[in-house]
Amino acid sequence: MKTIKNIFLLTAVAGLILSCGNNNGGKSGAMASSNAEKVYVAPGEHDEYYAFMSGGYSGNVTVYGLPSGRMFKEIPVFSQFPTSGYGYSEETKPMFNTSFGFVPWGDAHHPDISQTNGELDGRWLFINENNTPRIARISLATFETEEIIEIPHSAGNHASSFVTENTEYIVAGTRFAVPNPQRDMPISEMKGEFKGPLTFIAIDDSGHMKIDFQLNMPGFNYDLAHPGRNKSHGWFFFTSYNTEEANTLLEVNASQNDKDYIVAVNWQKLAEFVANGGGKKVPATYAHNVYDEKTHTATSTMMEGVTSIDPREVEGAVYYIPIPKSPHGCDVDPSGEYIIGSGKLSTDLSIYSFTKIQEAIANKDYEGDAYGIPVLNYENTLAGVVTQAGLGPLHTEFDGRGNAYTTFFISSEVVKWKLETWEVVDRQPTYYSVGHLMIPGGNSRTPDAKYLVAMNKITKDRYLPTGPELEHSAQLYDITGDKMELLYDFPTHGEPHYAAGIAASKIKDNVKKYYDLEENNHPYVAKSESETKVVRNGNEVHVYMTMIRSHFSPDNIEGIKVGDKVYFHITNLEQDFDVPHGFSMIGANTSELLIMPGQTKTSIWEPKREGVWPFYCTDFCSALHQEMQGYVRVSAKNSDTELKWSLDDE
Ligand code: RUQ
Ligand code: CUA
Repeated sequence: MKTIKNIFLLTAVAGLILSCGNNNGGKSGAMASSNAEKVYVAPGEHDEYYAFMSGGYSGNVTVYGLPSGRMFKEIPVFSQFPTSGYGYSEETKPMFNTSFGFVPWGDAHHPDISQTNGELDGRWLFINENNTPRIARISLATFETEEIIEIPHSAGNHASSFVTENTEYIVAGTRFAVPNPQRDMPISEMKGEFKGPLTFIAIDDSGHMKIDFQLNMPGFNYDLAHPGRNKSHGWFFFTSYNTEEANTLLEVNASQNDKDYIVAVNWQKLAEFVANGGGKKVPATYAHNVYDEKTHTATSTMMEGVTSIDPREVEGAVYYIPIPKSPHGCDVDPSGEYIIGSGKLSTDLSIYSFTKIQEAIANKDYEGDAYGIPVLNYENTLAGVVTQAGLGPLHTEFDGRGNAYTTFFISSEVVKWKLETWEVVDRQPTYYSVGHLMIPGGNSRTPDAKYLVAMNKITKDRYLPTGPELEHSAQLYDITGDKMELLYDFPTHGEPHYAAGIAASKIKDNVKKYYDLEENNHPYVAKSESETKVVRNGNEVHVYMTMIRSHFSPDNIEGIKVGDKVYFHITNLEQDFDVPHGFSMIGANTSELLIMPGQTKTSIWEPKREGVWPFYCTDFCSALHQEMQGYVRVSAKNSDTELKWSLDDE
């Protein structure tokens, strides 16, 4: 076994060297100019698609336009973001509350857009956090993170988020098997003792997330997932690896078994079971953080208890299906009939038939069981195999025209093949070592398949060098013809594990332009300059401040003392699109705040030294932006300087 593994590694390295040395992705002459036209979006014109890219270890999401590859925005999600003050303002700090305390960073992986009847509806974007298991919901009206829920009992929340076709559920799968409940025990005794809970989070009409139940699976590593759709709606499929339950040197020890498993879960059955009082309430503590658009404030609630289901207690709900060699991706085609599993260490792709899976279940056509969970017969559930398609298959997307596109990490290519005939019809190199790929709507019943974006893990020589660290590269292909055509390269931020693309027309008319000041329910709002004031409460000072082009009110404050805790509650009075103002205070040890029209945000400042200290607006908002500043007089702790505030001496 070890020799086989080494041969595999050698091939991997050889493949990488080969592909990196083979830089002929650029086209020259007439071809290049016609490709340039295809990605050219003239000044002032709009892109056809939004692409929401996971930021991986940046913890955030970036928003791009396709085909231009222009980056429009970084949406802070799991990480503090000084650009806007997210995670620094008092209103947003609760978003990072967890049962482990304040966790202001995360590892974001798989964004997915909400669906109605199997089609992208453009309401919300969900994305998972791998490290401290969480899922976030982002509003696609405000492009702000509105909710984060922690997933208890889970570790390495990778098989997530993935939306069912009416946004009934999203999921969270445990990539690192762990004791459940957590306990102090020898690591070497993990076999049979650790668990791999799969969490089903219900989404209500306003998008709010609630943990409905956890399926307490055997302690394998659950890596990726996709919901059934169309005919397989009601089911969820997960890949698992390390069915060896190895606890050390997994690169060798988790590659021993010839086959690992896909898990097929009938979630409708489980939901019914729970709705009828099934499952067991078990202890759990997890944070649920919700941002309110009207108070502009997040609250964090520590939740207690989840419903846990033993997969063996619900007849007909949970099955394992064998799959060759440590699978990674698990993808479902638009018809819902085909489930594609990619064994990273296999050169073949196994495609399962939903119809055959149902037959095997009906006939109890089992090969055996794993911890009491039936294992369906491999051969009899298989629809077909794409043989020798490439090296290191990872992820597959679909065009809705009967074709599938699979990425191969080691041979560094995207391979196009036909569903049902399983023949490879095209292959194009990627630069280099592609991970995920994305076709807008590729995750739905109706892919919008004009472009394909390959998200590569290695950049090397694709751009001007920027020191040892390079942004990852993405490649845009035109997939409207028989052959894929490489159009364009563009850098991405962090590590875009996955992306979700959607026609711009489904979002852009619903995008919020500013917040209505009249609807601002922030407890410290000042809706006009006449409502501004400064209130002392012991050594706590609350400043109710406003900002409008091009001044703060008040802009002179006296009577602040060393040792005070000064809360600047600042409301942007503007009621117009794209007129944020910033606030920054000398010596403040958080970040500046960028405050949107109609919004209130709070910054805490603890003055350390006597003097007269300036604050200013950080966003060039008008011709007199440089004049948008103010002063705070700070006196000694025991001074009797009178508390007063003014604008233009009034
Ligand atoms: S991963 S390259 Cu989805 Cu995090 Cu596969
Ligand atoms: Cu307000 Cu610059």
